Amino acid sequence: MFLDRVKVLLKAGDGGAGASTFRREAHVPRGGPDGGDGGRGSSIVFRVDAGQTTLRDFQYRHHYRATPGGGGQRARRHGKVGDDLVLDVPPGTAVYDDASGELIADLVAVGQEAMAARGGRGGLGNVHFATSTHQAPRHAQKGEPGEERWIRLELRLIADIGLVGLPNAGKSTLLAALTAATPKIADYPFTTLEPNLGVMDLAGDGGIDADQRRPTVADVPGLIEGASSGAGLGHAFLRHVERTRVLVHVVDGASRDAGWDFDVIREELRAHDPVLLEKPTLVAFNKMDLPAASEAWPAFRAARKRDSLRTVAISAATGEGMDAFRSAIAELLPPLEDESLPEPSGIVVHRLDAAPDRVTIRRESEGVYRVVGRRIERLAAQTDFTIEESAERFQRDLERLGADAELRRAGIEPGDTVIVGSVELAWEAEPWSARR
Ligand SMILES: Nc1nc2c(ncn2[C@@H]2O[C@H](COP(=O)(O)OP(=O)(O)OP(=O)(O)O)[C@@H](O)[C@H]2O)c(=O)[nH]1
Ligand SMILES: [Mg+2]
Repeated sequence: MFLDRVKVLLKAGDGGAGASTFRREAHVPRGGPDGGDGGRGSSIVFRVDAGQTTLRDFQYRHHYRATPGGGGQRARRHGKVGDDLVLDVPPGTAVYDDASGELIADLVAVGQEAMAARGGRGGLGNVHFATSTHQAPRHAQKGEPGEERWIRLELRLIADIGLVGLPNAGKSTLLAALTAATPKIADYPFTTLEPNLGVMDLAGDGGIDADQRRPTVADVPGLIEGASSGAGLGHAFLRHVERTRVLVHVVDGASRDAGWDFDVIREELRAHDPVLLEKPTLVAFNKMDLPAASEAWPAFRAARKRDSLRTVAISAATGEGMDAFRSAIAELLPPLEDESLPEPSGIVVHRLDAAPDRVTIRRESEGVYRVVGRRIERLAAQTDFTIEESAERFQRDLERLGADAELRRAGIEPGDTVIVGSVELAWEAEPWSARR
């Protein structure tokens, strides 16, 4: 099945832990701290690759995990930093944060990248925590956890020309006639299940004034009545149509009622997005080699003329009318100098972590309080609570960032639970009295 929307779970690499080590030298009995910092965890990046045309690879694999940073080492050596994990996507992929629906990036040009999950920072080694009064700290930070999030990818094809029409109208045949593409063509509806792309040559016989433009043509799978409300994967296919500059509406001229066929598609385009009806459109009345079509053509043309729509009679199978078709397209397409402009805005990258730094307290249930704040949550994640010195340090962080006072104001009592990020702590009576 053609896939244009997938969800994937990304887990960037955790930062490596800082080391807690002490210098060991032959003649120095008690060396100072020398634990190096942990390395940054790898991030996960989406990058546009010209070789990709679908999001199919993501259908088979939903979970991606980047490598963690290496741990710090003695002698102040830093932990290893791995390469980012790069996931290739086709041009026209929009990257969303699934939970918030926020657009992270709209990737249209080959080579464009967007970071979707940031690797965790490495923890600081104990060498950073020595002070004049505390010269042999055992405390070292754990690495920051790598970002983990569900991402939704949506593919909207980007082509200059989109071929739309009912199934069996001859869209794939036309694509094959115009370009070197070799789509599957058959005498039954829904032959085309995913868009095919080809590159068209407008130059014709060449010559000095030959048209240099090389528009891309997308053969979109057939649309049916109800497509705009999802029938026959209609939503997916109409999304592709959004990103074309020019529409070619292919009509089977030999059908029982070509005018009615035409109206069905116009109505679906309108229902999906009325803007689609304002796109430059060429109506290609196909199968003119069949008598039924050539008989129906004059009335069909007259009716479209009343709507001021441009029409051309063709036979995709025999090549009849192809020159008229090319010159009509040449007029509808923007001039060469505008061509490099992608239809949508291009890349849009929003800040990933805009969470406020302020500490707030939420009472989750009787006797359970949650401390919320980017900084404090990160510190909690980076604290190794099995090391007493590190746990004490975290208590001071709570105090320093104002969480302590806020918790008391909220009415916390001894024995209550405090949650910070994924860490749960028990609140004890006068927790830091021993230190004062
Ligand atoms: N006689 C004649 N037959 C044509 C012409 N163009 C297409 N056909 C035939 O019509 C049938 C459908 O053609 P396709 O190109 O597969 O149609 P499509 O619009 O891509 O159909 P879907 O992929 O199902 O949406 C095939 O049997 C073609 O050979 C034409 O100009 N003349
Ligand atoms: Mg087809």
